[in-house]
Amino acid sequence: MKHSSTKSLILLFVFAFLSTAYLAFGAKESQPFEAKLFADGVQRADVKVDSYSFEPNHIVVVVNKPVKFTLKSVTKIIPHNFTINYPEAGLNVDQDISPGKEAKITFTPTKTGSYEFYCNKKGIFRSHQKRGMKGILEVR
Ligand SMILES: [Cu+2]
Repeated sequence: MKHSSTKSLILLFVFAFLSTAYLAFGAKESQPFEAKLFADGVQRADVKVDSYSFEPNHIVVVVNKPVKFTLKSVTKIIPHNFTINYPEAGLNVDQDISPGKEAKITFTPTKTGSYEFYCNKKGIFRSHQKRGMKGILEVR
């Protein structure tokens, strides 16, 4: 009897470890983040800008309602940028963000779909976009 409960305890620990590892791994995947629709009809989201990422990097908005993003740089030296370029869908932004500063952008998506945004800065060897500084704007 004692032996079998030790076995169950070990199994429990293994299970707990595996689920923790699974959660930690899963957290790296981009979870769709829905911009909040305020009473004034504007959808807002804060986007953390780092080297070399946007967080969140999958943002969901509703079509035909204005969107305001506050882009908050947390870098010390490296300047970044937020570009989304689909004029046919109302998406036409090219905004630089100085290190440690904030920039606000406003646009109104006019077509549903998934659109890529990215940083248009170039490093010495690779563009920031190639280093993973990109994301998806999902217009529903
Ligand atoms: Cu960048």
